[in-house]
Amino acid sequence: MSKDLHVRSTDKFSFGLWTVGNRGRDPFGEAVRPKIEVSDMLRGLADIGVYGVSFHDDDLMTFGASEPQRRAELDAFKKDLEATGLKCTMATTNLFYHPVFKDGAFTSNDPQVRKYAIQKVMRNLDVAAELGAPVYVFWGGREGVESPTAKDTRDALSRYAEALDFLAGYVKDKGYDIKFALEPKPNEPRGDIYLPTVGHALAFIETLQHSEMVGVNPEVAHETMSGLSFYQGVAQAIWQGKLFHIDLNDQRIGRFDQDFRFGSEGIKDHFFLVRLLENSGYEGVKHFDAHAYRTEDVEGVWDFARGCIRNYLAFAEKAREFDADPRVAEAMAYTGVAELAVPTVGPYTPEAAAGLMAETFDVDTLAKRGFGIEKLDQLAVDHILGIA
Ligand code: GLT
Ligand code: MN
Ligand code: MN
Repeated sequence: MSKDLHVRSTDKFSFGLWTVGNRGRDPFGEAVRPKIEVSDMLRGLADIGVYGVSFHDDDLMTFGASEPQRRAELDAFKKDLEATGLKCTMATTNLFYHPVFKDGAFTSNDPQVRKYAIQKVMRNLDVAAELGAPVYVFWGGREGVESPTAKDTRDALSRYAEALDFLAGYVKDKGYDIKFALEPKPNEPRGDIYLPTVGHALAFIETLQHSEMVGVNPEVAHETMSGLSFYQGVAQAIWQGKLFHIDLNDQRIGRFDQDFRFGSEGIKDHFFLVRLLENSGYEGVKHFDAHAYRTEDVEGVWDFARGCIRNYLAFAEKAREFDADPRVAEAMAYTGVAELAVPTVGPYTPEAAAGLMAETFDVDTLAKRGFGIEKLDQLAVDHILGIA
């Protein structure tokens, strides 16, 4: 019999409206599932213990609709949130679907398109503030090129930064309590997307005028597409105080953006990822940006959503068991995990430098040390497999 795993109030799981709402369209085939009404989505999500939802402007308010229609659609959503108790935990802009964005939004060669994109974000920032969303995500799916002749990357990055600086100015001016989170992705839909990895994004953020209010929203699938370790990217973002949001899903390396159910592929990676999130004091939401296999009907969509949550809870439980295992503590001590937390030489002073210069090192003895990592790692594998 399957084990019961319960969502804790601190878990703060969230889903995008476009995730459970995904109808299975892909470049080779049309929708395979019926549309789920937003109110039904919210009710379904609340039923399985979800804390919050996120949306693109166009998920909620029909693209190009009149002000009264937008207001009616927004008010209906607010009512559904109230009825289900779900929070609005993130908002974002659809700057990729409409043909107007085919050459990019903030980085389109056409200045009119660039202005329109910035205005579209400003309008949705007003909505985000009204709904109390604390984080605003920027996923620049169309910000990129197929041919490097089309854009000077340096100009494109300047326009990208200009747009974000302008929008951060708008948020500050309006007094909104909203932070920005940039979501990297290497490619798809563009051949090359700007800010392809967490590392590129973290470096770019430091160039921004209001860098303190800009962090990252890493996605499992996107770093994995680049062949990078998602764990390492997330760990660095946490270290830099820049993990503002996270997109959890799953992905096989070297494939198209699969957005699989969280925990369905990278079992060992996810064990360490969840352990990191749980132990690091990350307080943001755990946002599932994934969708059901195209083979599924609506029932399968809910199996998918429950699976994401169940896998996260299972990894969290395994991580707790691992950390409580005395054999793990012993193996970690042997490996010297805690020793790395101790500063090596401290801040530079001429005295410290002279002291270090005067030290001698028995390199041959140092080189003989074994670190016992095979034993430690096997303990992790034993815990993951349930044979510890
Ligand atoms: C789109 C993309 C996601 C982003 C979403 C936010 S939209 O589905 O594939 O990774 O997080 O714009
Ligand atoms: Mn995403
Ligand atoms: Mn994705």
